[in-house]
Amino acid sequence: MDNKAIAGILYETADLLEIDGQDSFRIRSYRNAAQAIEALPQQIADLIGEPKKVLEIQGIGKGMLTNLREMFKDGRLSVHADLLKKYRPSMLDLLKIQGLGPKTIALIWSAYQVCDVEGVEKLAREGKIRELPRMGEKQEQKLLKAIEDYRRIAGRFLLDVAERETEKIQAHLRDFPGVEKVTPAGSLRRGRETVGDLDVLVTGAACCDDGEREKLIDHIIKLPGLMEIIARGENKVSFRLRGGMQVDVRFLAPESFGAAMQYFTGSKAHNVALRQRALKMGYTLSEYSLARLDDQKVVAGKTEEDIYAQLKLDYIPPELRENQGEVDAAGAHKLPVLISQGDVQGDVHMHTVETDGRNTIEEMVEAAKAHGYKYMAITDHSKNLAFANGLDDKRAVEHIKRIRAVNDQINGIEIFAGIEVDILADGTLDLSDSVLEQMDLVIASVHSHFNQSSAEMTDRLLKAVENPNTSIIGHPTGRLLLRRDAYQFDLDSVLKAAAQRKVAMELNSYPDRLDLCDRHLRLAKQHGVKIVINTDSHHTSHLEKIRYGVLQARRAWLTKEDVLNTLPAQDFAKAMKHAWN
Ligand code: DGT
Ligand code: CA
Ligand code: CA
Ligand code: ZN
Repeated sequence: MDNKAIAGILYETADLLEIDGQDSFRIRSYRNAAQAIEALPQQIADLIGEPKKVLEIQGIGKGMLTNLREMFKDGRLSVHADLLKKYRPSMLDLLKIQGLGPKTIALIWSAYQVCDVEGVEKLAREGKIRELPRMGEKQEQKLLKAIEDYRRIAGRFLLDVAERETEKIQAHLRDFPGVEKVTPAGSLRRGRETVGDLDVLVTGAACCDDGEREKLIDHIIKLPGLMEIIARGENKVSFRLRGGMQVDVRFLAPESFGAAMQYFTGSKAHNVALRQRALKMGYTLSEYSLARLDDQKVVAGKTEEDIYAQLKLDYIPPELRENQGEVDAAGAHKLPVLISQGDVQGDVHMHTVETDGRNTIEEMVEAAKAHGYKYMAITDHSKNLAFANGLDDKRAVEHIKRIRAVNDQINGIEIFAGIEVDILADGTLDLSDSVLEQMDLVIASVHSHFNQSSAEMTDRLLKAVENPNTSIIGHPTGRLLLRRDAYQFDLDSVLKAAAQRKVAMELNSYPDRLDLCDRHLRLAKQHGVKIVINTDSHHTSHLEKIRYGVLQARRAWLTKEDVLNTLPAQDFAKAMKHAWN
């Protein structure tokens, strides 16, 4: 068990104790210990043999040490297990609902003895939640909305989390004798913004022989972090990982690897369209092959390329396989040449220690250079973001001086001096125009008052677009994937204004933002709005997240021409001052 897993169990125990009405001192001791372990730079597993060192950790006392030892010895914590038995594990799902805390859950339990999501939803629909102390009709409606949100996101994972788990599986299998390829398929390969379950395809000699395959499966289920085997068959094993992600691993003979890749990459809607085309042409398409209908002769199956070629289609990149017109376009040789990561010449949204970043200007510059960028921009926060130590006019001017001084010293990369300025509640920007004018580029973002009405928020964004200093609208919808919805506004109007003013929209590549999303990016393109793909890095290690943005851009059918930061530095600088064609 790693620190995160241990802390998770301790947090859950604290919540369950609170539901159970235990004393606050005891509850707090679990929360404090969880926090301490989460923040620990080293693994608690490596320290557990040395009790003295564990007790030196602030927030961990003798009782907690006993708990930790139990967890490492038995893989479980009896307090936690007993509470789960008393209230059933469904209580943990309730705790995941936004705004539903242990206190309210305890109220519901004591009044109705209900402890699962379905039960609570039913109570709310029957108007029984409003009857509880400190609850009313408003709270009841809020709860129903939160349950709806929970249903939508439950069981889905961010792209980077899914990718990390896939890499672990690949590493676990790579050197196993007779394994040739281990490849992700499904929504992960298509680069969808969140992933339901992982689909992993394995091929090689070990997949072709019954005995060898059994040995391979025996090896797979030793994967660290595997919690539960869901199904074990001849050609497939499904399991659940710690954290809840389900994985389907399939074993394939090399001659049908391409057909399986095609099939299991999906999407389902794309597959249906492709199968219809195959039928019209006298073929049948399955996960094993493309074969002639009349005599069953296999005409393709080894590679995906062969399959698309036999169907007289240009190769369709996985990101486009959503049945959004890609099959017809491929038939007419009209697929766009999608943007690729190598086209991106610079990343122009990043923070430093001056506000809430973790690295200095110089460190960010070195990292961007190592990335091969021709240019970059430092864009720290403005003062409205007080908790991030945002810049006021004076500090902003000093900061651009520092950025320009570094630019003068360093060769091989152009460093633009920029700012991520807050769009205030009334649509004005958080710094003086005279300061913003001095910037090479201005990203204007909403970081507060998310709950304005759609009309207010639309006006607010329109006002920001109309400020002559605004180059880019940052993370334009404000959504946080699996956590917070976009704020309400009329995107169409904002895009129209942006096209007119030559203000660009950001595609924020951070895996929990991906904002604008693929659908909105396509809409932006239809409006003639240009895109800038950024990472919003707060650490040098974040720069690599640009690839998640590029994936979304590809899913939106964007080409190099649609994205401003594929331009050479001087042209890009002009574009930031609204001069592009
Ligand atoms: P997810 O897991 O919800 O993020 O989305 P996917 O696309 O990975 O869906 P999943 O895991 O259910 O299935 C993987 C692929 O397998 C899917 O994209 C297409 C293919 N597939 C699954 N079921 C069917 C089906 O009933 N018909 C067809 N044509 N293809 C299917
Ligand atoms: Ca899947
Ligand atoms: Ca699946
Ligand atoms: Zn921001």
